[in-house]
Amino acid sequence: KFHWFPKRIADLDRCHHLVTKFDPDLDQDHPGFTDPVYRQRRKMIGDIAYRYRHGESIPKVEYTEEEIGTWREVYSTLRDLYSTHACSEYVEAFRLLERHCGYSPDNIPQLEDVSRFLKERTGFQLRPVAGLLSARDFLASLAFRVFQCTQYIRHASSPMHSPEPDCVHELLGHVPMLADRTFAQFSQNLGLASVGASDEDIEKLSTLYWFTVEYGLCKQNGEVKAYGAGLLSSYGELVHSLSDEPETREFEPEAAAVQPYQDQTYQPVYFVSESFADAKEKFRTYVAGIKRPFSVRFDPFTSSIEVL
Ligand code: H2B
Ligand code: FE
Repeated sequence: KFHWFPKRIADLDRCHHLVTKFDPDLDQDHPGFTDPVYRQRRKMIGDIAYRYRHGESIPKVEYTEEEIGTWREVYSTLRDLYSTHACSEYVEAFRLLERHCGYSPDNIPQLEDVSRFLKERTGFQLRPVAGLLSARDFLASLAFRVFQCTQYIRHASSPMHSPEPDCVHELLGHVPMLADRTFAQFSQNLGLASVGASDEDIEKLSTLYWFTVEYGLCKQNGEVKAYGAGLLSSYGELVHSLSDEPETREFEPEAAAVQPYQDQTYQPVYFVSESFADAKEKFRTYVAGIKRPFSVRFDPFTSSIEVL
């Protein structure tokens, strides 16, 4: 009657359905489309994810000089903006990642090291994924405090932009926020709301994810700061989002869940939360209105979902 969903954390081995929208083998606008060497390399790193099973440690990738060069360019450009543009939770976590996790302009951090760091901070862990995952599979993994993370890096010709998620986006955008307890709980709640949901509700939760986890802004000490990963991993959009150009609206889940969005250029509209705690509270009310013929509870002792 409703969609299959993972009940145990190891079931995430079956949540690997990719969306080919921005795949460099198929998308003519992908900067790597005409570069067979890049496509080969991306496939090789993607194969790590296909072979990966829950519980294994994530194999390390030895990145090439060219790949590290791409990382360095984005890293050093963005780093200067964080103190003024990123929320305090991000800045704090970023400092810890530099101290303990190999974050530096000259090193692409290894997913295994980052995963271990997050697990200690908030119980989140990473698992490798080969590309853009279906919204249903992606959200389901959040229910288990698992973040599916790409390991390949964008094409060297376009260091400031990638049409698909890559490790720059994951490591600079998502990871620091997942080190915050309230944000981690919010992410898991989004995941738990998604399991077994109808296609329409998955679409709404995806859109909510888009306007919060990817492009969210929040107020801190009377100023607006960024917490969305799509902003914190894009120099251009991070500047744009806090300028006078875009429209900003107070975060309301009902409105954000149906707001049309686009993945080709900067967002024309952003939603601003009072705080994460406030976003989490409003989201709770929103979720209560989603109809499912059952309810779920996460059992942290067994990392499994109980269906009630
Ligand atoms: N897949 C991957 N690999 N990374 C993401 O950040 C991601 C995804 N985001 N699939 C999802 C979709 C998001 O856009 C929502 C849930 O639709
Ligand atoms: Fe993302």
